Amino acid sequence: MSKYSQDVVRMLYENQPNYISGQFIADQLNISRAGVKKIIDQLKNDGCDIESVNHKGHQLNALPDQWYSGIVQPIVKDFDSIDQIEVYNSVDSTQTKAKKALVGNKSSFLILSDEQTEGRGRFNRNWSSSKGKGLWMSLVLRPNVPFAMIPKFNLFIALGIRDAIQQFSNDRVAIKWPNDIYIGKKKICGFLTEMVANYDAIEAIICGIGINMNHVEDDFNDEIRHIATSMRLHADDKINRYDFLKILLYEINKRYKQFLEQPFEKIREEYIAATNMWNRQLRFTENGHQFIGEAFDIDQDGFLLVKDDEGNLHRLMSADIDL
Ligand code: BTX
Repeated sequence: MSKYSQDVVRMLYENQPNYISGQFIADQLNISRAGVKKIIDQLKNDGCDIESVNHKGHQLNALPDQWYSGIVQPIVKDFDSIDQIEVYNSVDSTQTKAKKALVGNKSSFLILSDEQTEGRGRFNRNWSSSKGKGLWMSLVLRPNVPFAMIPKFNLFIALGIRDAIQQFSNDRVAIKWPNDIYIGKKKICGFLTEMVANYDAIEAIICGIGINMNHVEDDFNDEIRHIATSMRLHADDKINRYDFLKILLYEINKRYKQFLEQPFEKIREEYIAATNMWNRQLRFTENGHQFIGEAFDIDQDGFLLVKDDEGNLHRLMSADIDL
């Protein structure tokens, strides 16, 4: 899609629900009115619901379920931790794309895609990323911090993601330490943090975030329907993807700054209150070893403290937990 088309979409979006005249768009972009009409016709063909009325202009009623970089750009500009964005219709995985893009490049950036054909979770598990339904993104950040701080990153970011989803949800949104966000017993978001480092410093953190945004039950495949939920299923209406992206980036940016400046101890109580694993027996898998136990605390370094059913104490840095 041309830069002009992206600009026209942005102008229509920012002027909602008002009409905006073809002449105004033409003047702003320094193109002809015929050029504007051509772009508007193309946008309609692509699925944009635009009403065009003589002497009034064009009014945007609805956009198709896809990302438009013209609308995402101004949102991202507000965040000093992100220099650039890349927006795709379909990629194998935004995480893979981000890893390739950071070679020979020192910037911080965000990759968004409408669809992932090979989205992946931890341990190379599959992450289902159906077209137009979710927020599938990878954020590449360049913190100047020692390696030892990296596990702490997940803890801060989890709170940011949780807080953002909560603002759109009628039901309680909770963190399942260390990598998931849940509503009730169902997963609404998974995220993972990978690192690229040379022998003495971190080059980049790549944070992959998958959030089920506008799925209805039937949009989930049989494998995950019983374990997955979406924001739409806990809200009164469809989620406006741009409103949500803006809030998500705001909350992530806030927690990223905290991560750079503060110890986990500062957010420990907030984190514990936002977590959903207390007071019940759970199955833990750590490095291939399974046990049943009860989580009872998170310590000042972000490790989960668990007492197993034989009374042994475990201090976990990461684990798979069956709720
Ligand atoms: P995880 O390994 O904790 O979760 C993967 C598991 O979650 C799967 O085995 C499956 O049971 C379940 N699952 C798969 N898809 C979904 C879904 N859409 N909703 C709920 N449950 C699901 C968590 O991994 C980290 C996931 C990160 C995904 C992002 S998306 C953008 C970026 N690109 C990429 O390839 N991965 C990240």
